[in-house]
Amino acid sequence: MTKQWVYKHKLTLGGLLVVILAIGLLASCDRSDEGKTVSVDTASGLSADASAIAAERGLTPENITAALKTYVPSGQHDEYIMFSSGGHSGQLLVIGLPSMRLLKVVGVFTPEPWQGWGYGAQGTMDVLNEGNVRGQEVRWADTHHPALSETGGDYDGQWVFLNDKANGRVAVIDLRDFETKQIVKNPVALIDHGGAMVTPDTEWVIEGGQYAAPLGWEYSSLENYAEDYRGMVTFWKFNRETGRIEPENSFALELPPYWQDLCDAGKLVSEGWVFCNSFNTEMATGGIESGNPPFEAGASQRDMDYLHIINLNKAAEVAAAGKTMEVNGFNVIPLETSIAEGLVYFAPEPKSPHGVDVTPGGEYMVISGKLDPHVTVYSFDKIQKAVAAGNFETDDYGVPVLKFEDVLEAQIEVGLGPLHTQFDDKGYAYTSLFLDTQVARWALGGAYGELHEEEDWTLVDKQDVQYNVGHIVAAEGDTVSPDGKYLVSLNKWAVDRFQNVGPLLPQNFQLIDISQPGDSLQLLYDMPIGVGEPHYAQIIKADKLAPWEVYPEVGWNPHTQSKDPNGIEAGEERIERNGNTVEIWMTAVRSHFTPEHVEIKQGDHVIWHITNVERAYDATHGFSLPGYNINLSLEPGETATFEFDATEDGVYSYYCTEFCSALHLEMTGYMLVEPSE
Ligand code: CUK
Ligand code: CUA
Repeated sequence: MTKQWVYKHKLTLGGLLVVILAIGLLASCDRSDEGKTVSVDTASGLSADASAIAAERGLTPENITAALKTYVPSGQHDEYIMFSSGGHSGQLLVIGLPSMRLLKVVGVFTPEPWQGWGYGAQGTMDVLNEGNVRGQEVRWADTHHPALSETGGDYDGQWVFLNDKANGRVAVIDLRDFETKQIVKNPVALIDHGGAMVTPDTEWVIEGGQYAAPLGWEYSSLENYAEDYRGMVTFWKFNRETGRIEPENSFALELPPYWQDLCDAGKLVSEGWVFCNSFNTEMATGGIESGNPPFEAGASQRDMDYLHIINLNKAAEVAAAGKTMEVNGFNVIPLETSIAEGLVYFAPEPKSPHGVDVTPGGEYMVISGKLDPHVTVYSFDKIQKAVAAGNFETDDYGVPVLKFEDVLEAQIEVGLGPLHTQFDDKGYAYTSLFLDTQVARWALGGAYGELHEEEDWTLVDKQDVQYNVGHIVAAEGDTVSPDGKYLVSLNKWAVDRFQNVGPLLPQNFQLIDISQPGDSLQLLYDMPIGVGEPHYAQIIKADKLAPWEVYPEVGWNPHTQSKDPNGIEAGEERIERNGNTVEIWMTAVRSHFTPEHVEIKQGDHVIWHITNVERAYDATHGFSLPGYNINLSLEPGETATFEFDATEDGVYSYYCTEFCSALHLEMTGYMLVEPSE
């Protein structure tokens, strides 16, 4: 029977591998392995047990090779870590590759109870409140693009940045403890999209806009669209010493009211420049209900939109020289200044483009027009020459438009609905095809042509994905030295891939082996994502990450990343009353809180500090105070503070919410609130 299922399938690479394995094992049929006798099936190369399992489960040779490539035995770690946007969840997903195991859901824009993110702990409340929008407590986000920090164009494993499209915000996550440290709200635009991306040394975090509005989203009628509405791209200055974005040293560029889409930073030869797509250069304003063309038609009439080519280094000088206006207290370089100083150029790009991706060496910019079956490749060298030659026309706003033929390097027909492009170590590029629901592998030219055998700028292979891929992400795929090996297809639809869980389906992440050249792409694994719709992800080599096992000192404040003045050692616990204010210094250790009784009066203001004095790896305690909406996660060494007004009297059991020890249920205490009457 096993013979049959091997030879029934055509001898693909996967099948070949199994056969090679068989030859290797044939030499030692019934060989003794650690004292046990293993009988080997001569046809499949699998042990008789494994053959029986494969046969019973109906696994093909391709299935078996895929399983062998993705299985990570218990206790062993993944080779790569993928940081994915959590979509509407407002969180960041951390996933191991090749196992596709979910390791963590980091609380970012949205409260996350297990991590005590947004349930009383002061630092977490402060960060979430930074993301308030004109006083509104916005507690969800539409996260699209995570960006790992880079040094010299390579991921350095220190920070991740994440944007919120819905409310134009960017978050900073520190990879020493995988916690969010900052949220900045864009003062110029309510919405963003082309963020977060970083420059090769993480000096700047890029946040491009999307749906145009008057700067600062002030009111103006749509009749005044061309005059009053504007696009923007913001450059947030990041301080590596403090690990914070510095709004006062950041600035935005005022742009025409086209809808700016994704951006990418130049690198190596193009370092210091930034490239952003746009669509709706038609400046359609919709209004189907009034007989106007609907947005999707109005915004797709022209054959060409504009690639935005931005001289970031020069823009930073202009901003530093104070040639800016203020919008909601934020520095903005006016469009006319950008034109006069030569900060912004356009190049025509077909047709309603979405992704722009810079090749590893920075030589080429790859653009995908959603309504064009080609990818279009621009040469940075040609762009520089066209700028120097001054051979351009201008758009309606006076921005120089370079000639398409002057800057074009190549166009490759890849298929329908191309969106995003990634790169590997073999001179290939990969483009997602939403409508074809495929991933295309194509051969780069120029210096990359030496890396592969195919003709430059040609399509090499296509892999079906299930279904409707948005972004794709390759291992270290946005860096100056991509690793190849793995690519993940972030599919929008799952349809029949998983058990039906009702009309709202998970998304589908599919792992693809891209390690071999030519037409060898192999789909390995499907991972359902049931927490919002992720858009983009980045994949870093796991050994570049060096997070703390426990906080460096007992009494550590994760928000300041330093010792907290209210962090205490065991023996220093106390309760102090000062008028109506009661302040508590508590410790947590297996398996008790000290003190175990907290007696206060209705109407008291309570300030409560808890320090987890543990130094053991993974000895986390939780702290829940029911009735007052408090839940903390106290990782080893951490000190957290929360405050509340004891408006309600009664008896409250506080307890540890993390199963920390055999006597975890006994890790509890009473807060007694005596009625004020
Ligand atoms: S994305 Cu944001 S619409 Cu293609 Cu980068 Cu999904
Ligand atoms: Cu501490 Cu459970």
